[in-house]
Formats: sequence, structure tokens, C-alpha cells
Amino acid sequence: MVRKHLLRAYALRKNAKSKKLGGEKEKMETKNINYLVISLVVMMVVSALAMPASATITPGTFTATLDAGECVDVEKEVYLPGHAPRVDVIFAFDLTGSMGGIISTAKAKSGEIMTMLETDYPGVDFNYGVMSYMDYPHSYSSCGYSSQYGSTVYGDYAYSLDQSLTSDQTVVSSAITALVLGGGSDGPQDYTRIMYESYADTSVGWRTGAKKLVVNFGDNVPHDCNLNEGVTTGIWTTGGDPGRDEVMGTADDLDLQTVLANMATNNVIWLECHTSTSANAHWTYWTGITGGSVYITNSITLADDVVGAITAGISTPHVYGLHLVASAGYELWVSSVPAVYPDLTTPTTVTFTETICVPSGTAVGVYDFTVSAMDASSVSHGDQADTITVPDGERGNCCACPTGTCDGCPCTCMVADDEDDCRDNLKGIWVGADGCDIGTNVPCDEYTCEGEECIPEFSTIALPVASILGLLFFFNYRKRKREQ
Ligand SMILES: [Ca+2]
Ligand SMILES: [Ca+2]
Ligand SMILES: [Ca+2]
Repeated sequence: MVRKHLLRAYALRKNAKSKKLGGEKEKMETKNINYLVISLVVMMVVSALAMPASATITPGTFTATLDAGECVDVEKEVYLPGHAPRVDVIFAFDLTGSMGGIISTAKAKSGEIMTMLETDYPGVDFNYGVMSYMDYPHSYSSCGYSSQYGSTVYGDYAYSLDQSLTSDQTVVSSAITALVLGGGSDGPQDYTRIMYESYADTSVGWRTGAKKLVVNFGDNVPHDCNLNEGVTTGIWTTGGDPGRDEVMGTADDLDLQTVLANMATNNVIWLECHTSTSANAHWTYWTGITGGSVYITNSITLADDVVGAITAGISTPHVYGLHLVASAGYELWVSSVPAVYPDLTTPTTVTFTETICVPSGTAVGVYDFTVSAMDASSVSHGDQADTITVPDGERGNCCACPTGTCDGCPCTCMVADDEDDCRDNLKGIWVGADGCDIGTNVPCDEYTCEGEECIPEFSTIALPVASILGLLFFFNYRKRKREQ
């Protein structure tokens, strides 16, 4: 695979920088230097204050023109503030009789909860959704347990997606307010089914790269043939969960522990806001499998408890397995050094050298894709929008001067889209396909640049400027000392 490094953007930036400093140089008086120092200090303070509250990837966009088989390197910076930047929250409500008090509080407080979250995390992109349930409105007998699970008399249902994930808080609050309490018959409810639908219902609308949270309001235990599995000895049965067909003993029946493992595989975290302390060890174990926890709450502390649960759910004191992933179909276009950061303690900023290669044989066209900095649980900590144009026909080489247009300083051989691009954008001389080797210096007397004088780069003048500043401060200080 032919590998070329595009130096154009770099060269243009350096040109702009050099030109600006060239102007300064002409009027290099003490006063101007002082202004420069003040501006630099102001810029540093401003950029410190403007530290992003949420995770970012820099640059956020990248555009290049590359031939099939060609590659480009992009230096990429990812800022990890300690919490996920994109968060999807499903509020799931057990609408059985005993939940009456907490449900009316949740209805009253749902708006407040969302406002508190958005205030605490101004940079985080939240979406919310609503699920509700009572229990299967039938009688079942299985694995040593027989009971009426729920009842049509109370309007019980096993599962409802009342609102798919959306950023519209008004719609979410309305969906919560519209919830109607049912019965639930026997004590256990069909939590297993809700856990299952959290990854199986494709209408939920989880976003790619989002931290996925289910905040469940409940007060009992699921149906399962052995709730004690993984917790303690002995069998505790509350009957099987009949699954979507609501018929016990068929292929879609659900097993609690299998469903919890599948939630973990799908990176859906269960945060249990529980109004009862019974079976606490069980709920701790079940939520733990998904990476979540159980929070004991009541009508008075509900809003704070829910915000506390979600805060814990989205915080990332460590980011494990951070790596770059391109959107579907572009996986092979992108690689990076390092390939992965195994364990990062936040807050921190890390860098990747990303290499984008257009596969050989790629057709002429414009290709848009996203490169995300994903962790091991597929949570994105920043997305970069990429546009790669594969041009019609071979591009050529351009002799242009990265340190400013010049007489007498070396030019550099760069890739240009065409002769116009070379002349207008790179201010260089078009030399076509074989005129020079990419990245090499080419003497100006062979390929002259347009117009202005050759001036040194920023780094070359930075040290002398710093020395002058130091001396000036020193002399000023001595002068003031003498005047005292
Ligand atoms: Ca029940
Ligand atoms: Ca079934
Ligand atoms: Ca089981």
C-alpha cells in the first residue's frame, strides 16, 4: 500500500502563523512585547476556564482528499472528565398496588430529576425513556410454585414501552404522569421480563456509544425457579417467567440469571431504586451482574436518590480499554498508535496517532463516517466526523514553502488535489506526478514561491523572545528598585 503523509494542513497553519509573527517583528518595541505577553497570559487563562465539562475528541472533524490505497495520519486528543458524555436513561415503573406512594412522588418529581441531572452535568447529552409493568395477567404453575401473577381486573400487563428514548423532557414527563396503577396479584412481579426487554426490544432506541441505564422503581422480587442462585444455598422459587408469548413452558421463557448475563453483554446497567429492604442481598447480587447497584429510597428522598443513582451510574473514575472505532463499514480504514489504553484514571487527556487508509480499489466518491473513542463497554468518549474524498484521477505534487513564501529558503514537496489547489491554496508551483518526492525539501531557485520574504518559524524566534522578555523584566525591576 502506497503511504504518503499529507503535510498541507500543517504547512498552511505554519504559513499563517509565520505571517502573523512577521508583522509583529517589524514593530518589535517593548510596548508591543508587553501587549504580546498580556495577550498570551489572557489566552492561557481563557483556555483554562474553557476546559470542557464533557468528554471531547480533538479535532472533532477531519476532512482529506486521498487516493485509493493512500493513508493519512491524524493526531487526536481525547479528554476524559470522569463521566460518560452521552447517557440514555430508561425509567421503569412497577405499577402494582404497593407502589402507589412512590409512583405519585415519581410523577411529581420526574421533571425535577431531569433538571437536576442537566444542571449537574451541563456537557452531558442525556436522553430519557419510560417503561412500565405490573405482571402477566394470568395464573401459572411451574417449578414448585403456583399462583395468580397478575389480573386483567386491575388492567395488569407484563410490559409496556411508554416512551422510547428522547431528549424531549416534556414528552417524558407526560408519559410518566399518564401511568396508571394496577394490581400485580402475587408479591413477585415480572422484573425478569423488563430486564429482558431492556436489550431485546429494538424500539427502546439506545444510541450508539451511550451509557445505557435502567432506573427501576420496585419493591419485590422477580419470578424465577431459584432466586437464591449465586446468592445463598437452598431453592427459593417464585415460578418461571413465561416470556413474550405469556405461555409457560415454551421456548421464549426467561431465566433471571441468563437475562442478567445478557444485560451485561449488552452493556445495559440496572439501577434498582427499591422501596423495601427485603431481599437486599439478592438485589445487590442481581444489579451487580449488570454493573449497577440497589438504592433504598422513599417518597421524601426519591429525587435525590435517583439523581445519586444516575450520578454513580455515569461516573467513570477509570476508563478501561479506550480505543478508536470507525462506524460500520469503515472498520478497516482506521488504525491507531497506541491501539488501546488498557486502564486510564480520570480526569485525563490522552493522545492517539490515528491512521486513516483508503482501501485499494475504493471507488471515486465522498465517504462520511464517524471515528469514536470507545471504552471496553462500548461507551463513546468522543466522536470525530470524517469526510474522505477519493478524487477522480491521480493528484499531483506541488512545490510550496511551509515556512512562508520566500526567495532563497527551501520549499517542500506536497500533495495537491490539482494545479489550481497547488497555486491557490498552497501558494506553490505545480510540478505534476514526478517532479519531486513528497515531504522532501526542494530549493527555491528551482521552484520559486510567490512574493514575500522568507522569515523564521515560531519555534526559531520563541527562545530569543523569551530571553528578551526575561531581560526586560529584570531591567524594569532594577529600575523600580533604584527609584524607591
Ligand atoms: Ca405478581
Ligand atoms: Ca413462554
Ligand atoms: Ca433461574
